[in-house]
Amino acid sequence: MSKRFYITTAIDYVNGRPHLGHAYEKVVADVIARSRRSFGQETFFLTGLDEHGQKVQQAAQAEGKSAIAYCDELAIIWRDLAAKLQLTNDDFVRTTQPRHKEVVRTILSKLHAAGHFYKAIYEGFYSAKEETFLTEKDRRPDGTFDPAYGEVVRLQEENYYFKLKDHQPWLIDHIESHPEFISPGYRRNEVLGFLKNNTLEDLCISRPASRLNWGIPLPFDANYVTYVWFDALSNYLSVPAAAGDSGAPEDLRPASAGASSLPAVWPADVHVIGKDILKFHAVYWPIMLRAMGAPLPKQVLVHGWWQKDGQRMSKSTGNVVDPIGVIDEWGLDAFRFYVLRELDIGPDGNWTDAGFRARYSAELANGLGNLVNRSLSMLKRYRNGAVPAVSTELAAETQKTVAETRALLEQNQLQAALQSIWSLVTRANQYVDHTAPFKLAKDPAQAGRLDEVLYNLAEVCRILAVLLWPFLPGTSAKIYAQLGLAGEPRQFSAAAWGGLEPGHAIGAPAPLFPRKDAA
Ligand code: ME8
Repeated sequence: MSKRFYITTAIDYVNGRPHLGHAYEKVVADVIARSRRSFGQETFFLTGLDEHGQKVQQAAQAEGKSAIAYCDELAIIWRDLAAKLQLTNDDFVRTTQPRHKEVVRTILSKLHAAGHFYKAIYEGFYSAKEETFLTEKDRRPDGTFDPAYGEVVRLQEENYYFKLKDHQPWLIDHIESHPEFISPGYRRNEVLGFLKNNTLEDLCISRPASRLNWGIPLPFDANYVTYVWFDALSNYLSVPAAAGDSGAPEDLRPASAGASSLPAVWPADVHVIGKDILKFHAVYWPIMLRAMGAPLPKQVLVHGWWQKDGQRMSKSTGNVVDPIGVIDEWGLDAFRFYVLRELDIGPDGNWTDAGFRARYSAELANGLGNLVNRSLSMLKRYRNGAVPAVSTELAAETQKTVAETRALLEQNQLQAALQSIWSLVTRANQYVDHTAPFKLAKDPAQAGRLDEVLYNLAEVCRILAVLLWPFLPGTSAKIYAQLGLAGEPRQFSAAAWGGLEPGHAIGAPAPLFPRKDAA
């Protein structure tokens, strides 16, 4: 039984509303999930929410609500965003769900029994805002701590620690022998540099319940709750384990789950995350998995951070890009296109409203939209919407783009894949200009040539719909409908030349991206 392709996103903290960065990451994962499905791979795509911990507890307190009531309210907004983005996620995890908490308790009990934890007194600095312990090394040259840590207090506290030092050598070996494990390569080098130049500090995996009670109680000591990152990282495995996944270690699967008859999902193929949480995913998570006897994920795919107009987005400066507002004004596919085309997976990006409008106008309205609209309008006008005999003039160039797009999608190179698809859009628009079907239509002796041109244009539009389905699902479906074809082009194999049958009646052309010049 073959394994399913398993892709995850970071699970977002529910201490506020979603912004551009959250939406971007989910769209990236969705395009990868859709493309794998279009290649015929069974796929499991997981996203969700990180609900425990101090950040969420404090946000709830600030609104005078119980933590769970606060999470339940916000979870609706976050789930709505997933629907608004047309994510094809198969599940949506909330770390407050019993299925997740049960597996986390099992993991903790297993690691505790195997001697991975010890109890010790910590004395030092603590940032409540970042929920992290700080040392002298974290001080800036002037002796203060970065304001991002908020108020830093001195603390003396007894906690449970996870022994990490013994894991350092094998982790370095693993990263060196699996170059694809952390992508892009410069992020891999960053992790290797860190591991080779530092001795890992043991990880504090508990918080005293007297100070923080919004978490999963440790199964072996009710005076403590689980550190939020230990809890959150486990979601990637707890969801399949709770469903009886055959890829998850047997002793983590609840007896009540029974054996799943579906192909395994664990280990994950891709964890899509932002650069700020790389250490958690590339250091702590593999060590946790190794300690619990679970196979490691194949890849941690690290994206950069979005800024707005060259500034960090922040509520206090009021420059946060609200994805929902953009989608309501411009449509979902305009949002998906801009973020995927503007930013490669890796570097930081900069959102500007002018840049967004420029891409909308040049690449969507005047590029793709114009091509489809004039191709189908001419077919309607000159041939009453009936597809002429098959012609192969643009077949070879189109097949080259199809092969290139597939190869790029297989390597998760989404921006480059869009560039490749747009080279075909540009080529087909040039073909209209060079062949001038509007002139051919005036000369009855050119009827055969006009048939050829109209076939090539309609068939390129159809194949573009197939290639675009992972990226711009709504647009892809609209192109199919305007071509008079049923359903959506969900299978990449439909990108073979010659799919449009002679005599087939197309539907009604309509602009895909209305011009917004007046706006
Ligand atoms: O870190 N641009 O949650 P989170 C791009 N709960 N991506 C951004 C971004 C920006 N401006 N701001 C945030 C957490 N992100 C944890 C994750 S996973 C087991 C637990 C990304 O809500 C960020 O890099 O702070 C992360 O991948 C995701 O949004 C969630 O961030």
